[in-house]
Amino acid sequence: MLLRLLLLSSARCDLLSISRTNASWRRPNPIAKRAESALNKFSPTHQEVNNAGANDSLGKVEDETMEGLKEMGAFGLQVPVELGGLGLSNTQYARLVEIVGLHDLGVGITLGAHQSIGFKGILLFGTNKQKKKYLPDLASGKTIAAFCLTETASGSDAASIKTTAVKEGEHYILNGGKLWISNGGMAEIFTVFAKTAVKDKHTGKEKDKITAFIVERKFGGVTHGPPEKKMGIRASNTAEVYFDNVRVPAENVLSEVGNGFKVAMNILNNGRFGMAAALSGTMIGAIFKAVDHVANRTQFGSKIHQYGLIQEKIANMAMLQYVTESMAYTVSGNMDAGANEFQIEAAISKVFASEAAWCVTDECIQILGGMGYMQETGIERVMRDLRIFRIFEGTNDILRLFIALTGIQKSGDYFKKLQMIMKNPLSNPGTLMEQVFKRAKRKLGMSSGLSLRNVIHPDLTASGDLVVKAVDHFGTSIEELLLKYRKEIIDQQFLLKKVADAAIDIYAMTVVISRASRALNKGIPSAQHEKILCETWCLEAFARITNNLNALKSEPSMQVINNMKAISKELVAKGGVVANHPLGF
Ligand code: MYA
Repeated sequence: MLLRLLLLSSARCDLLSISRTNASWRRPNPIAKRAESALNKFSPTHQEVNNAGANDSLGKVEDETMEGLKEMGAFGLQVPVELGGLGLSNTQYARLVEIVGLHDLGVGITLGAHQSIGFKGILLFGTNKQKKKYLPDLASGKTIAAFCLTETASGSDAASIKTTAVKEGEHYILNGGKLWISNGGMAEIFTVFAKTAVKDKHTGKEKDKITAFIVERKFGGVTHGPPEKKMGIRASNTAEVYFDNVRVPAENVLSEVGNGFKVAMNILNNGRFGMAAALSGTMIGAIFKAVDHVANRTQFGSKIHQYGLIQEKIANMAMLQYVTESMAYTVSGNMDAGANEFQIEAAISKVFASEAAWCVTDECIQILGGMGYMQETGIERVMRDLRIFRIFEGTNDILRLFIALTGIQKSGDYFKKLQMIMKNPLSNPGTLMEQVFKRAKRKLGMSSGLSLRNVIHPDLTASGDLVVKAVDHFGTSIEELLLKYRKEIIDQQFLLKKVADAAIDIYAMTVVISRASRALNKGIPSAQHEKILCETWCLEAFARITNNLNALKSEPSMQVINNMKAISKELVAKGGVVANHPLGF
């Protein structure tokens, strides 16, 4: 919802509402005490009981840790209390997940595959009967859940799944195979997506549509492959899952027949902020290791934190963690406040967090030098664990397209409205003049009159002005892009990536301004530090946004795009590197 407002970038009140919406993540929550007590139990268990290195070598979470996590309710964080869970809000869940991410991403995925996606469908779409039947055992960890969407020929293109469910009396007969399923080898309960024949209400014709099912292993016909050997998150189980003539009672359909794609997307949207929270924790861990090293390591006669190149790395790491954490809690706060249009922000938080954590961990290893590369330091495992985060739950490439296109689609509605007004100016003269005025002002290089000055702390005025300028520039750029490409914009992936990157940076600026402003208003001890983080981030992000938006129409950037298309085409045609070797053989 928040970013959509930015993407529309059409009115002053939009920006004001951004600030208000952001305020939601700091509202006191009535069940905060429960979260706090869970947090107090959680943190020591992770430090004292969990051994991330041992889990990694074993290829599973140690039994003692699993039992400890079950006892403290970690498998049912958001299941309502009356159904045996902790009943946490999204924000409280994020706080616990941040702790998990700090210690062990393998444990995080075991827990996340179970509740962030495995049974989230039952929480979001389940009937009362389904909830009562399944959630108590899932919350206690007696049964483990898995989310079964991906197939051999269906990864990013989720709608192309081949698994089928054919209605036979009061049952569906499920057949197919699912790939790379987290918890697939140990789950008892599966959320499975399959194609079913659905009659079109209007034409009466049958069409295959996706339906979501709750499938129990004990229905029979459910088997799994061996645990996959992976680069990272080795502690979490990943396996193929096969469904061979599984008889699924019709009452186990989740939501409505034919509504499965929406169910899948909603589950994924709903869980993505958790990844940002977990990875914020991971970054805190890497920063701790890096700072400890630079404060104690002497080279060339000085502690290395005194060198500019180290300072640059530490500062960047701090900013990336600050932005990620701000995004995670802004999204979770908005969800808790009842927003249901948060999919763009959730996607942004996933993309940003997974790239930020990769960068922070990589810099930590660079700072530690040879030591960082050694297994005993424990950071190479984190790097291995992190790589998958840019791939699963929607690759960052697909999510960038999703961010840009969903935003543009909404801008498109705005654009259509503008076109309508243009066609029939008398129908709404006020609005027309407003739009023409805004556009004309932009052409003269003036801003559209938006301002954040009265809603943020005065010390952040410069940052606020930058984000307003960026939003203005973004709005004009989208309009120009739509005028030029119209529906064909969908195929302009080089340009869409730049749009998405600009949108991500604008959102990042917005969340840090909101957070730092609050810190200054409240006079919290780290306020001045947060102000510098925010200022620095905004200065750099503004430069990147300007660069990306200018590149949407600049001649050299078009040439680069065309050249890249040609280079790629030639490599694919040749089946590898095209340029002759410099030695000629
Ligand atoms: S699970 C597997 C993850 N797989 C994916 O994420 C698949 C990625 N693909 C897609 O998301 C879709 O196929 C895309 C659309 C986006 C490419 N929200 O024509 P369309 C609507 C709401 O664009 P397609 C895993 O990795 C759209 O508006 N609606 O569709 C395990 C349109 O609606 P309408 C959406 O081109 C990881 C309709 O759908 C969305 O086919 C384990 C069709 O759209 C959306 N997002 O493809 C992680 N997208 O018809 C463990 C589309 O009304 C968790 N639509 O216009 C770890 C957690 C962290 C730790 C926690 C510790 C506790």
